[in-house]
Amino acid sequence: MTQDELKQAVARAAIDYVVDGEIIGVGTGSTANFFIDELAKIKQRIKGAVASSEATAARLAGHGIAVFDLNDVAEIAVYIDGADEITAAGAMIKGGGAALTREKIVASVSKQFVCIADGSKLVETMGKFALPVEVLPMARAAVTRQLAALGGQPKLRLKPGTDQAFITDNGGMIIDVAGLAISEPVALEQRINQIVGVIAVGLFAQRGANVCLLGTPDGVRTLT
Ligand code: ABF
Repeated sequence: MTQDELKQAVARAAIDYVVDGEIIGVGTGSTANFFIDELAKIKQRIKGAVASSEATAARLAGHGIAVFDLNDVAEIAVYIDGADEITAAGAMIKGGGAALTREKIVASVSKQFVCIADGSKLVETMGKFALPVEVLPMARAAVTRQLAALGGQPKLRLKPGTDQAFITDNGGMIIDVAGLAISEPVALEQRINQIVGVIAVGLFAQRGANVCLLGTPDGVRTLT
């Protein structure tokens, strides 16, 4: 099976977690895109969705799924999204797609977080994938110094093919921190959250996934 087929399989399996008549939180990335395409097939069963990025909002709307502003929604039954790395305990690195802040906000008001990922994302210790941190542009250099002091190698994310900083949907910049072996994800998340100028860190450990659907050649594995 190709990686895309594994992603498609978990996207299909995630439909079982969709709650009828409710508003669904929807993530960002290629696995989430497969999920949106599956959600479109049962769109009459849901009230609509809250999107974690402009790209996801456009894809949902393109399928005729009502997109709600989070400010108009008090609670979300389930949030479904991918990850860059996930542990068996449900802690994740997210933000490779630069949507980490909105993903974290939508996840924070969702009763259940269902992570959908191909099997390659499951790790014992996170950190091989550089940890994304979204920052206010004026704090870029100050935050970079503090992230370096934590022992990682921070690098400003650039717009592909340019030497310009990548700008997020929120007007922030992303610093990717390589070389961290994240043995205590909750503590590191708290520590980075305290750095002034950080908008959000792509560590989802304090609030991890409740369920992870992992695509493997032997089928979809469910970790809870
Ligand atoms: C989002 O999509 C992100 O938080 C993560 O960076 C990414 C995973 O991408 P993909 O599904 O394309 O592997 O959920």
